[in-house]
Amino acid sequence: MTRNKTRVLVPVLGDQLTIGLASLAAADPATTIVLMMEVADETTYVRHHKKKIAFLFAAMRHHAIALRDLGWTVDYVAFDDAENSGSFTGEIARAVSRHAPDRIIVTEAGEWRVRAMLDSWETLFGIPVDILRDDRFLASHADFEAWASTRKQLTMEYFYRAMRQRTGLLMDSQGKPVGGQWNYDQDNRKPAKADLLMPRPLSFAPDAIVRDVLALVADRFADHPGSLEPFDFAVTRDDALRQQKHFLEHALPRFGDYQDAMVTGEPWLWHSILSPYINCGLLDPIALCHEVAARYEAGQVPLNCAEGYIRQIIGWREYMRGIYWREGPDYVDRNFLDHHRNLPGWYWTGETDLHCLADTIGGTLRHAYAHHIQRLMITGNFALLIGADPRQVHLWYLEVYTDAYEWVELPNTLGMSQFADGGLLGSKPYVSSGAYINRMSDYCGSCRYDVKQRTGPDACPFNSLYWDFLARHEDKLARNPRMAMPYRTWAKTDPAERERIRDQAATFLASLDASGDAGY
Ligand code: FAD
Ligand code: DLZ
Ligand code: SF4
Repeated sequence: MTRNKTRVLVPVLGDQLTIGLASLAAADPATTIVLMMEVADETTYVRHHKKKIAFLFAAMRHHAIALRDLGWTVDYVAFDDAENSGSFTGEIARAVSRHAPDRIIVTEAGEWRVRAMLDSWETLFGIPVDILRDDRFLASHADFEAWASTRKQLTMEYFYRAMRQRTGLLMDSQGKPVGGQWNYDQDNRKPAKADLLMPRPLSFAPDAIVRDVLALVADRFADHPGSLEPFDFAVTRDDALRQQKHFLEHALPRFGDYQDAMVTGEPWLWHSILSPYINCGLLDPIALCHEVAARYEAGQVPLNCAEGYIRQIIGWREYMRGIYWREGPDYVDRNFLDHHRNLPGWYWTGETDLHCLADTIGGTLRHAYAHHIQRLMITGNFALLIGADPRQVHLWYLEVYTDAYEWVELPNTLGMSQFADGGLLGSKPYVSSGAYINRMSDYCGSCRYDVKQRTGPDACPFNSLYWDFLARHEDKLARNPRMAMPYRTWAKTDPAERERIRDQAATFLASLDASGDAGY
């Protein structure tokens, strides 16, 4: 039998849940089979939080329905399908024999591991494979390279300005930033108090698809971290758009002011809680930024909030992706500070008497979410101060957050948070003593430790660990101009007090090691 039409296979991966995905835009529904696959390898290459797997499977199943409603033929391989091979490549092989496509069209993968798979398909299956640029991002790999190759320092702020100019977001008719400044971060450092009027993200009741997935995950991933219930994520584009609208109306007007605040038992504050939806493709980040700018222009949102939010997306998010692909697959091996301590096992239980860590990790295990400053200045800060192995820290972050995909998680963790790349994307390590945590949160008031003390049985561990970190890494950090002030303070500290501080830190670190409580 002869066929006169080219038959196309379009695999749609779990973070490609976008109706207008490049590979779909390039294909004709009449001659295309869309392949979606729930595969064991993707669920276990790290032990993802149960909620993350449930979210993605439910969102994938709903997306398959949405595509079918639009006229696409979708071949959906469910996790428990008897013949499921458990890997992307295994499923492409089976789909090739089921559908005999003449060509595969796929949107580029989000990480090196999966990119290597896509690159192997043409040879393995003997048919052309078109790998298309992921146009859900503003900057292509070539765009980022063109920007980065002309710079000595890859400062995010300058990349962000280029993206503002390119998109016209918050730019005036003269091509200048609206309000005369590029960045209003100086207005964004306010602590917050528990407040009954705080916005809460919307809660979406599980439908039949979600209930099926929850039963599957409870049964098959019982040994993965985190709680599965309550499960109230949006799992469709319409519901994700409802959460987006809810954020724009209720939280964005104070987003900037309280961006760095932390409050016990309040995991959300004025954050958008949109990253799971943006990163899997249900929401369009650039359209979202245009909505934010429109609300500023309509006088509904102050400039510092609109600018701060847009910067996170067209600045930080795009920049992190650029760094990830530019630095290559070996980026994950960097360990500038030569850190090798195991991450404590209580990162998976939250059972610690350091209250700030217990609250952040507890929230993480319950919700598969923590906001940025908790990730950076609580769990990240502590891991860096104790000298935890950056690869272990990276794996933990990749496991526990619903929004975690390597392209965005790795540069944030290894680079920004752990300084393991030696300052490629952060001009100094994000370390602090308890004083910063006390200023930006209400944690210390209900902690068994005293944030004002550096030594003694009740002293906050962050204090001695902070100074010990500086002392341990003097050869690598003391010449950094942004570290000059703390090193001057350390140099002026009475030598006997310095010794007491370092003994205090050594005792704390020894107790961590002696507990034998390692997560990996
Ligand atoms: P909001 O505070 O409402 O911010 C708005 C949006 O801006 C986010 O949804 C996100 O898309 C974007 N954004 C903000 N900061 C960053 C950033 N530093 N890098 C990239 N995008 C940013 N973000 C992830 O999406 N996935 C990760 O795996 C991830 N891992 C992180 C690990 C560490 C150690 C740190 C310090 C940060 C990490 N981040 C990660 C960045 C940030 O913490 C999350 O994007 C944010 O907490 C998501 O919650 P939100 O949607 O409420 O964000
Ligand atoms: C994260 C994840 C998980 C847990 N499971 C799947 C899956 O079963 N099928 C799938 O297509 N994608 C999954 N993903 C997301 C992929 O890991 C993600 O698409 C790749 O990281 C992209 O490079
Ligand atoms: Fe965290 Fe120290 Fe404050 Fe306790 S006292 S909450 S350990 S910073």
